[in-house]
Amino acid sequence: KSLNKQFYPHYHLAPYAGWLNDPNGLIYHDGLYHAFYQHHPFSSLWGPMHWGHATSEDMIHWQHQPIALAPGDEYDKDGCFSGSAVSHEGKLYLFYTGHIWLNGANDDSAIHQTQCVAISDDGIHFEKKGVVIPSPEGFMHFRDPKVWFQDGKWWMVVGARDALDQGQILLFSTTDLLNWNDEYQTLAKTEDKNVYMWECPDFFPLGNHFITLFSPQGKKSQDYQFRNLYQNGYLVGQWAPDQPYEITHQFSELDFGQDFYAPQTFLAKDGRRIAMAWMDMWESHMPSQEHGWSGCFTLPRELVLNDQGKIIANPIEELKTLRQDEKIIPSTILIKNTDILINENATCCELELVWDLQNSSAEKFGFWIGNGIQFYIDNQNQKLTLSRHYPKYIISDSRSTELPKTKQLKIRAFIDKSSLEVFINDGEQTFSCRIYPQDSDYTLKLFAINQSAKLDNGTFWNLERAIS
Ligand code: DQQ
Repeated sequence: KSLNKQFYPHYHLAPYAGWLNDPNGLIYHDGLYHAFYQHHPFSSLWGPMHWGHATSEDMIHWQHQPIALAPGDEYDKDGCFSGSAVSHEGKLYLFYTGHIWLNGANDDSAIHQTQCVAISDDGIHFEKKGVVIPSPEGFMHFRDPKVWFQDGKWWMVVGARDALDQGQILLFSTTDLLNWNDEYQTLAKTEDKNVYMWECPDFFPLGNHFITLFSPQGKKSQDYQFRNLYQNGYLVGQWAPDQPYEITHQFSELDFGQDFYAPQTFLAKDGRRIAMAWMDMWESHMPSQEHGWSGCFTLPRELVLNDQGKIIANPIEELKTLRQDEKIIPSTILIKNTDILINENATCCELELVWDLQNSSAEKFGFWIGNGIQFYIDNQNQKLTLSRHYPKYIISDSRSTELPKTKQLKIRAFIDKSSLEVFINDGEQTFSCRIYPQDSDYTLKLFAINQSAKLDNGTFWNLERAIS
């Protein structure tokens, strides 16, 4: 049976069919990029987790590969949960969490999790080698290993939930990848009593700091911050092997949109630090489930750290190769309550806009996609807002951040059938969310409400389809 592709992306990795959640095992190995993902191949709902697999030469054009890991051994009978990959002496190693529910129960308190490894000679077929780190005493949850090599050792961070329901990250090490030391250090732990788990930790150098990237569960929203069911974000600090992690910058969200979770990073072949995330959120409405698939990755984003300890995230340069049909949008003043048509069918495209903030007094101005999406500068409240309204799919929400205090505001937006990613002022803020235009209305317009807004310049491109 072929998939209904109404919402299927043209340049984002999505499952060939079935369910996808977290990116796993992102790596450049033996001349190819590999992306694995949490996958349920038998339906578009979450179920016993497998690792789906795809490969690419450029992180844009993806080729599906056979499923890499399937649950079924004693230690992973209820799921091969999230993890990471390393390349060593020509072999590809996958570290993942063996998930089982004790006593046949299927609830949080009966979870038993261990860290496991599987190895491949050809990068496609994997042989499971079993548990490398058993569940340590005093933890209810213990999952999502991220492994890297540094200073003569292999290191692994794992997310954990302690007996007091607090999230933390444990750090393990080994010299040979297979025999891990059971003794661990607590690398970082939550100071927020509501946060009961830190999922999908990643730990990596950026600039001259070490970033701890993770997805906390339980954080309460504060005004317009942390509004998703679960969050994503990072700490910045200093670290050296066998030293404590010294945090220099407290938790910040990495993306401000509705659908961004469990990001993982890896190094591109030229050393750029790239991140991809699951572009959905637990308990989101996922209209494509009725079409036999669900979930996709964000675009690969290059991360750098600025002088203020903020991560700057921009779409990888390679994406520019997809640009076609360039249309320059000349400098314009949108007078009050008018709109300007940019494209009637903006299904697979990129838009760049430079607004003159000093000479724009409109209450709100920005762009619309059909009737369902507005991305705008909210002058009155000094915010940037992404709002969605799809009554047919019971989706209606908005997310905001502070409006940067710059003279101009540069917006770069990527639309791909059922997704929108917006990059502000060269990656200082990003918004990612899924979009589901009703009646396939993808009309892209600029608008200004009350008073005028000045656009300094803009460009629109259709993007070539990398995935059909
Ligand atoms: N999803 C996986 C877990 C991880 C969670 C299970 C995050 O390993 O903690 O699918 O979305």
